[in-house]
Amino acid sequence: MKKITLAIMALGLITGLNSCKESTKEQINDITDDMSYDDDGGDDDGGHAHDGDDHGDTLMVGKELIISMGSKSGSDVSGKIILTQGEKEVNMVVSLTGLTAGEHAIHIHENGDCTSDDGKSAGGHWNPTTEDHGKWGDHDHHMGDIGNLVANEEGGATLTFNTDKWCIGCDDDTRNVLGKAFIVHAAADDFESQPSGAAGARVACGVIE
Ligand SMILES: [Cu+2]
Repeated sequence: MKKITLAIMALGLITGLNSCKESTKEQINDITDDMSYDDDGGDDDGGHAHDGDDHGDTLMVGKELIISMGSKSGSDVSGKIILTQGEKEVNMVVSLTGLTAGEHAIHIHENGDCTSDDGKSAGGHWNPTTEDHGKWGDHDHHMGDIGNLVANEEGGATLTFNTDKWCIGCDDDTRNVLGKAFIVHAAADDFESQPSGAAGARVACGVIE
C-alpha cells in the first residue's frame, strides 16, 4: 500500500503540471483507507489546482449525487451510489445489498435509462473515447469500465473509486457522467471479452442525475 501511494504521488508530481490523466486511483472494498490515496496532500503544494489544467471548464466542486440502484432481471439487488465532485477528482462510493456472493462487474453505460426490466435500456458501455473494453488503467478501456466489486456471503458489497477522468456536469462530453447509468452485472468482468467483458445479465441499474 505504501509503495503504491508513493508511486502515485511521484507520478502525480511528474505529470501534475501538464495533465491530470495519470492520477487515477482505484480502491476495492476499502472505504476507510481513502485518505492514504490523497495525492493532494503532503509535498504537492505547488498551487496548480486549476490554473495548469487543460480541461477548459470549471468543475462544480462539492456537487454530490445520490443515485438509487434499482433491481433488474428479477434480482433482489438494491442500494445506492454516491458521487462527489472534488477539486480534481470524482469520488464514487457504492453500497449494495442482495447480490450473490462473489464478483460482479460494475460499469457506466451510455444511456441514462433504466426503464426496461432487463436494464438493456441503458445501452452499451459509456465509451466516449472509442477505445476497446478493458481493465481500468490499462492501455485501452472505456470511460465506463470501472471493474468488479466483491459481494460477501450476505450479499453486501461496497466499493470506493476515485478518478479525474470523470466530472459531474462539466462541459467535456468525454468526462461528464451526468445522464449516463450505472449497471451492476450478475457475473464478473473478464476485462477481455468485447465489447463488454462477458459479465452477464444486468442485475441493478441507476440513472446518474
Ligand atoms: Cu456493464
